Amino acid sequence: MIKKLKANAKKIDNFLNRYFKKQINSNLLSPMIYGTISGGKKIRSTIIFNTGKIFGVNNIKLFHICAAVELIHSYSLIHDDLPCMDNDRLRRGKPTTHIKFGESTAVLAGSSLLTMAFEILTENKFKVSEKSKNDLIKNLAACSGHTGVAGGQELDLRYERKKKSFKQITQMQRKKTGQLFKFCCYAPCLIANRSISEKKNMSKLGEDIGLLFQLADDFLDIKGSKKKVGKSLNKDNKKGKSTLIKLIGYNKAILYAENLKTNILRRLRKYGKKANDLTETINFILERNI
Ligand code: GRG
Repeated sequence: MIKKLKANAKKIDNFLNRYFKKQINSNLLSPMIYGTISGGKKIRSTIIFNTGKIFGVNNIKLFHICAAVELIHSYSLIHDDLPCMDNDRLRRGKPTTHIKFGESTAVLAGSSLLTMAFEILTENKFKVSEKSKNDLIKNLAACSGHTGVAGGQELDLRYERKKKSFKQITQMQRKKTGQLFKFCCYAPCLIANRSISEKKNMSKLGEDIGLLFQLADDFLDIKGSKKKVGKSLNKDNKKGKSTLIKLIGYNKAILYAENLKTNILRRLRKYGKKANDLTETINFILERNI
């Protein structure tokens, strides 16, 4: 699985590199590239390819979607690491963007990655209908903004050192992390012109995968290796983050995650062999040590 992830990451990094090279130069370009390329699992792109396989969509048609998602994800990490948010110095085994380039530059580089994500979806080389492009842009905006990742991040910060319920914690994580995964499973289904109900099912599945991914991230914060994960650990405890581990304990949280994974895999069975790659990625999410 690691080999497959690395191969996909390389493909997306190359695609993004070419896109960055086409840009008019600016002082923000280096920090933007630093925060996006060379490092990071690019697992969201792998999920986009895996879902594309289920619906018979060629990878070539999916590159722009992967790039847009990775740009937004990288932007969210740059801003997440800022002193006004989680105040982290290490990311992907390197100094965080604000440590390397300064805080104001990191804010502006992050914001520029966000706008670039939408710009990339408007490229003529992205060969899908105008209607599909509009739909993708609208959905990606909803998944990223105040109803999605940004909204979830606000709740994450607001919930620090507070006692929150199971529902509040999982709803916050479904926004902060789940919404971008939701888009990853929705987008290939949209391009394949599937029915409204199938698009809804894939969106729900993607959001569940995102929650599973966030739970695994919380487990790694406790039991992971700093060298392998590439970021500081035991942060949730230090910052008083509201996590399921804090609420119900590590073992019960693992049990919940295992059940969630089983439920996700059960819903994939109807796709038969076409879903083998996505199944492998989902198994990896919970077993991973990176
Ligand atoms: C509007 C997109 C947007 C962002 C602004 C700062 C912020 C609001 C949101 C932060 C969201 C966030 C950091 C969620 C955590 C998700 C998560 C588990 C990230 C780690 O992802 P990996 O492991 O990272 O895929 P790599 O380094 O492999 O890319």
